[in-house]
Amino acid sequence: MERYESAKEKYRALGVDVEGALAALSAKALSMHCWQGDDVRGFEGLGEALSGGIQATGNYPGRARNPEELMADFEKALSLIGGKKRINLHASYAVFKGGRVDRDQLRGEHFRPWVDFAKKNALGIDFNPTFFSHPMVRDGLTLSSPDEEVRSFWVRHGRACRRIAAEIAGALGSPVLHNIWIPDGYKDIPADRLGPRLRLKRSLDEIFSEQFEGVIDSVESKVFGIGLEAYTAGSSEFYLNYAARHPGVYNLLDNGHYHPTELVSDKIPSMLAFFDKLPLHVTRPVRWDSDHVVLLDDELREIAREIVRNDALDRVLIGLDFFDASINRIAAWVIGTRNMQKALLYALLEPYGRLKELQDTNRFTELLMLREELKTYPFGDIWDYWCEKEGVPAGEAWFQELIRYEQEVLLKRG
Ligand code: RNT
Ligand code: ZN
Repeated sequence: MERYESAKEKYRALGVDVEGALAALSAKALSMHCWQGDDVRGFEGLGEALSGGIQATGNYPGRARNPEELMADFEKALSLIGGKKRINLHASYAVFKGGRVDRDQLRGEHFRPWVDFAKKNALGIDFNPTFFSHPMVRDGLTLSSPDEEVRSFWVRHGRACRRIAAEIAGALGSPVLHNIWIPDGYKDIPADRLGPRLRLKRSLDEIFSEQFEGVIDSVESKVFGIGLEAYTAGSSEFYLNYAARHPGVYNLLDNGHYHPTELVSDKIPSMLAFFDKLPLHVTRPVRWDSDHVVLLDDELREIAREIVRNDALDRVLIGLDFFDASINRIAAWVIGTRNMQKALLYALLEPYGRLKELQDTNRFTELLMLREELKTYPFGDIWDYWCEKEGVPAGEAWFQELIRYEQEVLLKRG
């Protein structure tokens, strides 16, 4: 408390409203991806390996093997993270009480247990159709496939998922982000680059042809996937144009999906200039789209700054997207999500009025000086205080709790 008061005084001297910053952080919901808990396997029991050019590597013990285990692990993570949370689901996490149905036949009832889970834990829900790890992904293609049987199967899947998203939104009384990412691409140089994109465009038009209450639609591009290095149908330009021409469809930015010197932080204000909403997948690419756990690094801080200083906390939908199977999976959730919150708080504690004024009056020396001095302000004391206020452990104290859970629960799983 003493440390907090003294830290608060320092920020106040700069003109920063610390109480306001804490309240803003508490109010911002982060969407935590369910797929960190089980290495993106889901519950369909198809016996398919993870496909689509994405990979979860490692074999740390304790992976959640069924809905009960995944829910228990997710709750453990929730108990160690302050603020508001959402759960981001994939269609492959359907819970089949009666018989299993294929992905083009999925219905709201298959996600009823998740709705109950969300209600119990005061979570919002986001939803993703699953266009990978399935026998109907033929030669790496789904919505852009020239094979009409394949293409139409995946269109039906997309349509079913938007209907499910609408049902979930109705049941929760709050909007659901429905995000489409497909792996479609070619390992080697294609003979036709336009055809697959025209078929993808047609498929999206078919999927989006119905209007639903409470569904926020988005499309997610990428550069390449493993085994699909030469060509990606759903490229950045493709989806950006699609979203720009289809009001109500947003372009999701995943910061693992661009060339290594491109920065999503710099894309955020450009998107905000044209779209009222901007969904994000926050991840950490190490040399490729490796989906490592998010760190409190320079780019994460810059992403948070672009959200905060443009007054866009309500417009940017922040989702996490990483899957590391080489470490304790619950710790991965806790570390990555808390880091996103730290970055937001760090950004909320910067005196933007002053920094902007320095830029606009060309006082770049002072701007550089102040930015650098800010780096050693007592941010940690404010963060610890926020955690205590939220009723979650500050500092590394949460780890002991997790180790206990690992001993008592995770290591007992086969
Ligand atoms: C893959 C995309 C996509 C997935 C999840 C599982 O490169 O980032 O968002 O990670 O849908
Ligand atoms: Zn993503």
